[in-house]
Amino acid sequence: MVFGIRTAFCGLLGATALVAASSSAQAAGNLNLICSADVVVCELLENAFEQETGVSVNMVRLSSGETYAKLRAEARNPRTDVWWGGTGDPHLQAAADNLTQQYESPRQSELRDWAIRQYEASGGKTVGVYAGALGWGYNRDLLAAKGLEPPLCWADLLKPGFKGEIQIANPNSSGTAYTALASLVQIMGEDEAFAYQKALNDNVSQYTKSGSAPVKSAGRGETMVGVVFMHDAVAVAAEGFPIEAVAPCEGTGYEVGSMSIVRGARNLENAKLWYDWALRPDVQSRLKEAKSFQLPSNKLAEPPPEAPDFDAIKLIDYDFEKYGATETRRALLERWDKEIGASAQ
Ligand code: S7P
Repeated sequence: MVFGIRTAFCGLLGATALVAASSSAQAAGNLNLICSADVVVCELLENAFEQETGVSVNMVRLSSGETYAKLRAEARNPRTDVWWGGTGDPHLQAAADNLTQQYESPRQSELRDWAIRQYEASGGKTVGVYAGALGWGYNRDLLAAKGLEPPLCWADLLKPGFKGEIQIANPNSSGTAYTALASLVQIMGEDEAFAYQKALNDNVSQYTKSGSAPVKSAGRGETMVGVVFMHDAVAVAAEGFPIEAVAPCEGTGYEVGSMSIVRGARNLENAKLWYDWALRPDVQSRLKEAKSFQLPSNKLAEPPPEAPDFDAIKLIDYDFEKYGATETRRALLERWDKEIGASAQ
């Protein structure tokens, strides 16, 4: 927080600076932000925005599905101004449920096509801020110790050698896991995708709340495989852990990480200020400082060299409108709860 840093000054000059800073922040006001990406990048953005604008940011990190549920619960009395990051499907669902509001940034013309498609699909109520492909990360040391071949395809994850060695998040709370569920349905067809997930359940030791937790556990050697966005696997490898990122051979889905302004935002001007700021190329170029290796949505931003190469990944033509629709998402989650969640250990 800006004021935490400023209180380090002492003496009269420091006290005067503190008073001036406090009153300028009061004039600049507040912003209630929910951030659904990794907490490290959330804090980087929070601090950078506070320092530049003097706006005091009250940031909470929540998973994508949890945020959607919170916005629904708060609909009559919104406590949140902006929702930044997290997978695009629940942002689209929030838009369709009228929980968020239309806004067009002056930065719109600088954005990549997939970011604008997200904007158009939502009637202007959400916009893409980054993109990332789904895959997994495996711990090469644990794999070698068990003498297993690297799992390169969805089919490989069903092999008996991986029994109890796979983690994936729960798609109710996690946008990552919902992307996995919707991707499998699009790759295999719905019934086959559920048969696949039932078989996979035999090898899954834990359904986590947060989407990136599985590969963090794999990095620490607590599990062999974590099904996550590939950039989250690359981030754990960049920390020095023995993780290899995989793009599944049969094909995979991807996310358009999104941003929305909440309908009835109490700090609407600051919400717009954040929105325009978060689309700026220099701001998006900084995400890699927090090991956030997604592809940025502003064409003028510098993509991280570590970002998985989309051209080398067999991406499906993910149907965001269908799988971000309330009826589809609700139906798939209900089926997941009944057929997978209920029998999970
Ligand atoms: O860590 C970055 C990232 O993978 O996190 C978001 C993801 O949805 C995490 O939240 P969930 O717990 O909802 O899965 C992604 O949007 C982002 O790329």
